[in-house]
Amino acid sequence: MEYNNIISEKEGYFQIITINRPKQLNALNKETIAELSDAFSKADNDKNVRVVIVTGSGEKAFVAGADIKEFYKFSVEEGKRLSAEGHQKLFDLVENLSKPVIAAINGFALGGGLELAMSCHIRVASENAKLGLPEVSLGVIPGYGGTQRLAQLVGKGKAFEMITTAQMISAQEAYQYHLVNYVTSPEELLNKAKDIATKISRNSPTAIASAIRSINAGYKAGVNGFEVEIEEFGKCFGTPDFIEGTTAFVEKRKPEFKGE
Ligand code: DAK
Repeated sequence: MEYNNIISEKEGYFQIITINRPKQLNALNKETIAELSDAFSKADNDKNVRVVIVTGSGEKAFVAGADIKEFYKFSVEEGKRLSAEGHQKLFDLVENLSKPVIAAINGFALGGGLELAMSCHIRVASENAKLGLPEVSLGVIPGYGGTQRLAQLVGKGKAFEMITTAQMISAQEAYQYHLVNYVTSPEELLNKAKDIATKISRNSPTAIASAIRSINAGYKAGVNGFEVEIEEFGKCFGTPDFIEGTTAFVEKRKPEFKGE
């Protein structure tokens, strides 16, 4: 697939995906969502990718939301269909990717932009970032998982406040509410994301994929996270990565995981 709205580059074990519509503050239109879906799927299937970093181009925005100029004409049916499609093609895909995804939030992360960041496993924000779910100010509600994931991350009370007031919060406030893991200067943002990615990439990709499935299981209705953990834990014992990790410990050397 040819990309017109994103840039997807490989850097060692990292896939760095940059949403590249700076003049529209990287707003997510249908085409951008389709391209992101394609890039994340490719990264998921590429054995040489161990961590994905997603960020926005320019200095102002990570993503300033879904593209209002595109969605303002949608009917009830289109809204419902596109919401379900978006969940499945992008937001759930990112959350359930077999490798960690880090959002490097370099400015506004609003509406669908914050929803994308919340689908990621880890979030780092630059100190100029502003985060919020302003949908009710437009007469809609968050439609890409925001009502669920925000409450999971910051708790129900703060989620009610952020969603119903439609106000943005600063990066520092987001850190205080556990919405982002770190706050950095704008210059340090990508380096911080890469530092985390480097630590991740030294570990077993198969065990990390199991950990992602287990953690996510606890947030899925009707799924018992503890049972999934037991299952995934057991599976680890049958992997070459497990043999490598434990043998390296006994032999007092660093493991070299192959992700098998
Ligand atoms: N969509 C389209 N264009 C956008 C945009 C957006 N979300 N945000 C900014 N832009 C465009 C502006 O229109 C402007 O374009 P021109 O007028 O120059 O052509 C350009 O980006 C620069 O923006 P500003 O001139 O406004 O820049 P400022 O620094 O003055 O203000 C701002 C920055 C972020 C405060 C402001 O741009 C703003 O309030 N933007 C809108 C924020 C927002 O409300 N975002 C949408 C949240 S609602 C759906 C599922 C989910 C959703 C929708 C549908 N379906 C399944 C159907 C989710 C909805 C949302 O995300």
